[in-house]
Order: sequence, then C-alpha cells, then structure tokens
Amino acid sequence: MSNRLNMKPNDLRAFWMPFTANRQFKQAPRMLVSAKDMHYTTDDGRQILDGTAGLWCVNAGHCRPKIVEAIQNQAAELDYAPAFQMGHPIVFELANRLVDLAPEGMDHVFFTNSGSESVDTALKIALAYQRARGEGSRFRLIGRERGYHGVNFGGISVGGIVSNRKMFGTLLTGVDHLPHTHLPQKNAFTRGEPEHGAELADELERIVTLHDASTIAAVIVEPVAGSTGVLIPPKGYLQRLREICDKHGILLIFDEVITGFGRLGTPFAADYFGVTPDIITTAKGVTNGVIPMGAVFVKKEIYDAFMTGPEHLIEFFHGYTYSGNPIASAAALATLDTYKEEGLLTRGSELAPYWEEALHSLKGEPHVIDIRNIGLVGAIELEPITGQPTKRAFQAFVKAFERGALIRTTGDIIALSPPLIISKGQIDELIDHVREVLRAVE
Ligand code: PXG
Ligand code: PLP
Repeated sequence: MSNRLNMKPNDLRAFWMPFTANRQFKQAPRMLVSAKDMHYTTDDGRQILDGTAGLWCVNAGHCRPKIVEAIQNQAAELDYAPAFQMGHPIVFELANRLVDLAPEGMDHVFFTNSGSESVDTALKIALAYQRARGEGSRFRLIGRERGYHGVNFGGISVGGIVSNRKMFGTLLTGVDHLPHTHLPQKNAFTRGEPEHGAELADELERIVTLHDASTIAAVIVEPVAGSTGVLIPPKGYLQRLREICDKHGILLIFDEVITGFGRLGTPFAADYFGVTPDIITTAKGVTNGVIPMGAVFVKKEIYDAFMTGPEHLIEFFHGYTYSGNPIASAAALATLDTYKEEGLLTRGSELAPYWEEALHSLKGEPHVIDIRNIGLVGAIELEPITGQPTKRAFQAFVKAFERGALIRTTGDIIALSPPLIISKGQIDELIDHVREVLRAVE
C-alpha cells in the first residue's frame, strides 16, 4: 500500500479544508465530536454554545430525535432511487409540504443538494424561462456588490465578494451588479431595517437604461445579505426592486439560503418584507443542515412556461444525481414536522426584541463601530487593526471558542445566528461571551 505522506488515521494533512486557513488550523485544530440541541462538544470534552446554528443551517438545534429517527428509518427502507425519469413517494410529499409553506403562488419546487446548486439552478431556470416565453434576447443576469450566492460559476459571477471571484477568470459574461446597501455613515447602530438607502434600488433603472430591458433576464439578491456580514435592506428597498423588475419584465430571484426557514421570524424573508419574488433559492434549513439538500421555488407561470411541446420530451435539461434523494427528503419532512410542532418558523419574531436589546447592549464596548440586527440574526462590526484587516475579528472567534461559544466572523464583522430554539438565558450567555471577548482582544 502506498501512502506517500505516510499518514496515521488521525493525520490532518490529507483533508484540504474548505474556506479555512489550513496551515493555521492544522497547527491548532478546533474539533467538534458531538452535538445536542444548543451545544457542541469538543474533542477535549468542553461544551460550546452554538451561536451560529452550525453555518446558519441547524435552525431546530442539534441531533433532534425526530430527524435522526427519520434518517435511520429511511436508510433502511429505500436508500436511493434514480432521480431522472423515476420517482419515490416521499419527495412528492415533501414538495407539497414545501409549497404549502412558501409564499402564495410559488407552486413548484426543484431539488438540489446545496445553496450553490440552488443558485445555479435558479439562474438557469431564469434564462430558459425567458427563452421559453419568446424573450430569448434576455441573457443578462444582475447581482449585487457584496452578494454571496455560493461558489459555483453562476453564483460567483452574480456574487459580489471579491476574494471569491478574483482567482477564477472571466466567469459568466453578461453580468452586471447593483451597488450594495451598506451606508455606515447614515445607518450605523440601526435596529432592524435602516431608514436610508431605498433609492439604491433605483440603480437598477440605470442598469436597465445602459443595457436595455430586452437583454436582462433576472436580478438576484439576498433579501438580507448574510455572508458578507449581515446587511439589512433599507426600508422600501426590496419593494422598489420588485416594482422595477415588474416594469421591465425582469425576474426577481431572492436567495433565501440563509433567510429561509424561520431565520427572520417568518417562514421566508419574502413573508417578512411582504415582497414576493419570482424564484426563491433555499438550502441549509430545509433539512436542518443534517443532510445536504436545496430547494428552488418557482411561480406557477414559470413552471407552466416549460410544460409545452411534445409530452414525451424532457422539458428542462437540468438535474442532479441526488435531486430529491430519499434520505434527504425524509430528513426534510422530519425537519418540517419539528419546525411545526415547536413553532420554530415564527419563534424568531417573539425572541427578536430580546435579541435586539441584548445585541445593542454591546454598543460602547471596545472596537465596536456598528451593530445590526433582524429576526434572529445579528452582526457586530469591529474597527480593523490598522494594516491587519480581519485579524481582530479572528482573534475574537478563537477566544470565544476557548471560552465556550461558537461565533462566526467575516472580515472584521462578528455574525450571530443561533438555532431558533435558543432561550433568553442562552442569548444572555452568548452576548456575555462576546462582551468578554471584545474586552480581551488586541
Ligand atoms: N446563497 C446564500 C445566500 C448563502 O448564504 C449559499 C448561497 C451557498 O450555499 P452552500 O450550501 O452551497 O454553501 C449560501 C451559503 C458564512 C457562510 O458564514 C455562509 C454560507 C455558507 C457558509 C458560511 O457566512 N452561505
Ligand atoms: N461528472 C461525471 C463524470 C458524472 O457522471 C456525473 C453524473 O452522472 C456528474 C459529474 C454530475 O454529478 P451529480 O449529478 O452528482 O451532480
């Protein structure tokens, strides 16, 4: 047996870790070995309060019995069924349950395995839909600065996070970007939706004027930008985007990979803001993060536009080996049951005022230059160390982990998004960890 690195089973070298400083991590690893409800357990037996729902996905908390049992049973009953030209009952049941939950009029759902795949699926649906309705000249896709839409080529093309794009060549052509909505001078320390910035949506009019509406297929935005460090849409901004899209025959896509499934205290951000897009991308919370799955919701008119032509022909040349995988479907159904039984998709709205108060109590702590919140999401923006951006927030992350809390940092922003089962006492505990960490970092 050849093993050129000569590795032991617990050697860390072979695994190229995603979005990780590999060399730094492998010198001082942070290992999680089990989890229950609001906590992880580390390999040295410490309890860690989960302030991030894993990576914004474990909305019902960890290792929930119903979900565990559903996966165990499904694995023994039907492990895999071909996704193309074949079906199995529970994926149809899941689709029905999901469209019941989705905003009115979003009547069909396409399954994927991740947020990145949901985004690329949605962009392809948008292009193909425009063509199907005789508007094939609409090939342009419009994203937004600082947007995160996963890591596949479509997603990074419409995305606006420079480090995720700059290494990868020309990306998709025919893409343009709206400006981001962060106005630190005007909106710092706003609670909930900021007052200023709705007019930034009018930049879409400028883009339409530049390229002509007849070339634009779709606009994609995160209703609340998550990954870039939690940017909450200014009051009226999303409504205005919707109006401009309607005026010009442009599809509006909400990327709800983070905001879907209760994060804002409503099932979807579309419900929170009262704006219904044409397509919604989701993943993460659809299975409570337990098994990879994504779901793309589309309006009836979009689905119907594909259902023409000879009936024996495939209508949309797209799909994944694991689209609607039986075990993922079972996990998703059990997740929806858990959300329903515990009222989790609206629990965030009850807790939001307490959450907001706790977060904003950090105003005045060292280095804090802004605090933002909505639903059960929060961000604390720190002044960067001169000449060493991201260092201060990363220190905070490491110190928080040492103290017993998992937080997430991006740039010099701390992002918090706990499981929706968090108690008020645990909110206090989480914020106290952050407070102590802010007082301790350089
Ligand atoms: N769209 C949005 C809006 C997302 O937030 C994706 C697409 C991609 O999903 P997948 O499943 O392919 O990762 C995401 C994912 C963070 C963080 O800490 C955010 C995400 C993933 C991992 C970390 O900000 N968002
Ligand atoms: N690459 C090869 C060689 C394949 O055969 C397939 C699927 O059959 C894929 C990629 C796509 O894999 P998936 O359907 O899991 O996305």
